[in-house]
Amino acid sequence: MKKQIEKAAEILKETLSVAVLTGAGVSAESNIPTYRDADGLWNQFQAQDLATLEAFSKNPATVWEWYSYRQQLMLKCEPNPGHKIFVEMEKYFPEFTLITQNIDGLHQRAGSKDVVELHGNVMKARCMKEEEKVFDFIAGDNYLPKCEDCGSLIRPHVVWFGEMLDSEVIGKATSAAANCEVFIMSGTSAVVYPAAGLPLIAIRNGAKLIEINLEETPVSDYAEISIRGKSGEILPEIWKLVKGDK
Ligand code: BJW
Repeated sequence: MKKQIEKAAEILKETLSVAVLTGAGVSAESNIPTYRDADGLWNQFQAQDLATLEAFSKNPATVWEWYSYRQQLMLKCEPNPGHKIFVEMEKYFPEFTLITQNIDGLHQRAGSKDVVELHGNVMKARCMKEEEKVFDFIAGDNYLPKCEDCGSLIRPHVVWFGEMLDSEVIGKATSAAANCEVFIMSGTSAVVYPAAGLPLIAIRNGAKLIEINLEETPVSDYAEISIRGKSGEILPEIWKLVKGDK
């Protein structure tokens, strides 16, 4: 493990252009549940009943109640040392793109200025009728919230299964993956597409992949360095070596 951490730091010291993909594991140390771990959301709740447009169309109040509960949980959480290293990286590398699948906004709360949110943001909502109307929204106990302008139902501004990602957002992420020298992936099971395709795009275009995750993922075999550990512990160790030697 120590050797891998040192090797990751060596690679980063020689690098100008970095893209990062984070997933729920990066926020696990902030006490936000992941999706597919043993205690993850999809082991407690049925995704098809809560995270699809069909579910929302059938029972918007149930879906909003779940999102309201998660908003309240996430509002109580604070960024952890893993989030903070990406703030440092943004200042340090001439070219840096932070791509996240997370909807919790913790990267921004840690201080990251530019975050590509692939799956939206749970603290935002949008009008069902005029989809371009996106706004900050905390549901509280209002489980059938309406658009203040047109009275239509509003929905959480997140990407559910079977929905397309915003084309500008996935375009920016794809371009960063295709053009970086090093792609760092942390805290994601790398099974949800199109996000899971980004490290493969990076590798195909000559980038080195550094993975930090508790468990092996479908892309671990393609990684230059694949470290099994917590992002909030491993990333600071790597970063100490990168900064210490420069
Ligand atoms: C730690 C740690 C610590 C823990 N430190 N590590 C069949 C084949 C291929 C694709 C498809 C298919 N059938 C359907 C699809 C498409 C589908 C998809 O990919 N499904 C797969 C599951 C099979 N994708 C979509 O539907 C996407 N849209 C799309 O493709 O449109 C075109 C299309 C339309 C119709 C049909 C087909 C294509 C949209 C995906 C939207 C995902 N939405 C969610 C919910 C967001 C809202 C909400 O939260 O309520 O996004 S699902 C959930 O998964 C969430 C996450 O962003 C996403 C990824 O999860 P993530 O972050 O990887 O978390 P986990 O829990 O899976 O992993 C955590 C990891 O961290 C683990 O490995 C731990 O070990 C590790 N870890 N603690 C480091 N401290």
